[in-house]
Amino acid sequence: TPGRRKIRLAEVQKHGRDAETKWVTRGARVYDITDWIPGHPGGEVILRAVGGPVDQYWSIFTVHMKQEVYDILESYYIGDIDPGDLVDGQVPVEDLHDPFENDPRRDKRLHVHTSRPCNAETPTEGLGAFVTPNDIFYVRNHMWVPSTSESDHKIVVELPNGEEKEYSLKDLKDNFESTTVTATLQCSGNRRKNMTQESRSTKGLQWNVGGISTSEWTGVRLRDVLADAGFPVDEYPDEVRHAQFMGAEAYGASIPIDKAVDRRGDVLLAYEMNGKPLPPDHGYPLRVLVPGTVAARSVKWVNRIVLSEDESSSEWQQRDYKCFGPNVGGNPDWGTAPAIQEMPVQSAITSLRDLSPHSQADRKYLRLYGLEEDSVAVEGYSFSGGGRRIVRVDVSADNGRTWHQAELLSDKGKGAKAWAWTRWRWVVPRQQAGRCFVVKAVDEAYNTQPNDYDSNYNFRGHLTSSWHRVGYRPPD
Ligand code: MTE
Ligand code: MO
Repeated sequence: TPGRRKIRLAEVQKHGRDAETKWVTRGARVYDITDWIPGHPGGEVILRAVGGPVDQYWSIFTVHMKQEVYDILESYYIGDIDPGDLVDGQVPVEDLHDPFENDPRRDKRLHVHTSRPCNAETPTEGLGAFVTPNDIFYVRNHMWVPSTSESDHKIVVELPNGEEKEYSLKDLKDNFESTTVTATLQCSGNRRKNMTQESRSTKGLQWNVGGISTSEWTGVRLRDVLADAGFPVDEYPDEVRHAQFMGAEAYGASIPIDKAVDRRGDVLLAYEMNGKPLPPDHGYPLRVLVPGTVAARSVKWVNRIVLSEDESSSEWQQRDYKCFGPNVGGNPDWGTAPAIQEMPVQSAITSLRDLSPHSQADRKYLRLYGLEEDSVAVEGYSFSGGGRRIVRVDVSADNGRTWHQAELLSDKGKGAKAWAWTRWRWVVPRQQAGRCFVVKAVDEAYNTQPNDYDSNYNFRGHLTSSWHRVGYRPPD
């Protein structure tokens, strides 16, 4: 009978990615999954786990934690780990390969939600600057930081007819014109915590207002590279509809082909952020930058581009980044909603500060606004998708009873459209300040934000963009 066989850990380790037959363990059980690998919906990433325990990967890829998946694995059962190789019934820690071994050290000022994988918000000081310093740009990693290097990195372009063309980073830098674009990246989960607090529970990382940052990105135009690879960027057939991007650690996403080749779309294969090589967390040595589109499509550590009739088949294109009606929860029919691409108009308060005419620095600031009394300075960002400019920011110091227009700062970003956030500020005499400040913005299409969080409630808490309210307490 199959099973019951006692298998030493050392033998499992011989069945790794280069072995003819590939094994994994889960708990103390051993499986030969060689025949399953080609059918794995997550693709090649499964090779990370072979030759060792799959448990640590499943705690990252939690989609596996269900009976259907357990049943598939059981059908490949070949035996049990020799009890002599177990500690407390588990594979000992020193025999585990740490998938995060290549993750960098991170700036202490980031507000960390999870560290393995790293998900961390930009702190207030970064949200106040037009261009976010690289080390406090928010980090959203679904997995580990893959080991990559500038000299070895290659990117393959696969054309609709299956033909492939490969470029090294040097090829890109030497043979294409470089361009710099100032663009804001915003995670679709930015402000999810606000929705959870003001409406109902949502599933996902509970970001406050710091799942957003802005950078000057330098790289080559995707359009130019696709043209060089032989794709007719101005006259392509209707059946080519998407540009898919793959990341070195197995993340993937796609954008509509029209955006990918748009002369004024500014989609880049970027290798620099603010004049420095991309930091490891942000895609070193190469990432896609899709300005005006949800950041989930700006694939980091990109090593493959596929032009296709279909969207990316990845989890993150097909299931994760979609919105449903307020009645839908749990396990929706994912195919019925489109993948998020452009984002709606957004704004948030990032700082509320008391100003006193007794302080010299404050006095200067107050004078700019023609004020001489105790006041409150309010600052924040506003941003819209698709390169739509912010035309107005409305602020209230009394929970929306009366409104005023904030001053829009005149930062100049680079690029064909308004790809970067607009900072704004307002100063109000303290006498007029109630207990709740509110902001909402308007973009050039006259889109604005919904008042309450029930208006766009969705169980994943994506695209939270309701009026941002922050409580205020005057100093005693
Ligand atoms: N690309 C890869 N390869 N892996 C990832 O986990 N996360 C995506 C996107 N690109 C991701 C990725 C998501 S959801 C976001 S919000 C942005 O990267 C975050 O980019 P940042 O970490 O540079 O801020
Ligand atoms: Mo994201």
